[in-house]
Amino acid sequence: MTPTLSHLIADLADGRIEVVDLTIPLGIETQVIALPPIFAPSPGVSMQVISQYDEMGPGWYWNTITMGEHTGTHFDAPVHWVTGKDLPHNATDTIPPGRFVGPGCVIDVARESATDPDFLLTPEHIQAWEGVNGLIPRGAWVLLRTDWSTRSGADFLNADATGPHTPGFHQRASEFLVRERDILGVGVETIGTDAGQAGGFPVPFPNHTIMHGAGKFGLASLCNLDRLPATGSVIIAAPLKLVRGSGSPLRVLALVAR
Ligand code: 23J
Ligand code: MN
Repeated sequence: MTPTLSHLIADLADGRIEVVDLTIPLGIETQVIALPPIFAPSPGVSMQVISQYDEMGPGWYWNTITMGEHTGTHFDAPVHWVTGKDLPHNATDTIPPGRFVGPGCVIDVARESATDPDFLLTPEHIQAWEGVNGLIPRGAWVLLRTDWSTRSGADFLNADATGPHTPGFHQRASEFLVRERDILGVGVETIGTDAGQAGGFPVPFPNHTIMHGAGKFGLASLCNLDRLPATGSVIIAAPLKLVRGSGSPLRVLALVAR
């Protein structure tokens, strides 16, 4: 084994590196995105027992699961959006696996999001973060900490008569990240990588439109971003190898030095 991997194993075993779970529980209670009723809805999660140590299978327990690809903590592949539909290696089964691992950059806007649920990150916010933490490195996962994952029930989607109110990226921030930096993608604590009101923006769903059009990925419904340093973590986010998949639920892990 190389010294690097030997050190990794030893540091994991001795607790110098902690594995932080950035994944919310996936079950029938998991909330799904609420699109305008003119569009087909996400079906939510259902599970059915195939057998449970009974006459259907005396020695084993297993379930059937049904859900949309974009459910709970999940990965968005470029093919998810029309802007990414013709890119090479744009689906869950064709993205090179090296692109599932990269350094985490955590931009903390929890305070701003608490006072303004429609808060949008701008390039100016990103550059202020870089002034403190250094440039977003090549191959980074850019993670937006909003503490939205601490909300439960109706407060998570936070919808009223004008639709959902959840924070996200200004169109200019998504453009800045794809043009001026070389990232893997962005991750958020909210139900999708666009702000709640983004369906009505000048470019509808600008983050999906711009990220996926540039071959970048998304991670939605993350949690525990408050347990990550601004820089220095390693994020592992590998979706299921669904053939022509537009995304999938997944387990997102962060390696963090303690
Ligand atoms: C479909 C349509 C609009 C959106 C989404 C899905 C997501 O957020 C998603 O899960 O990718 S905004
Ligand atoms: Mn999605």
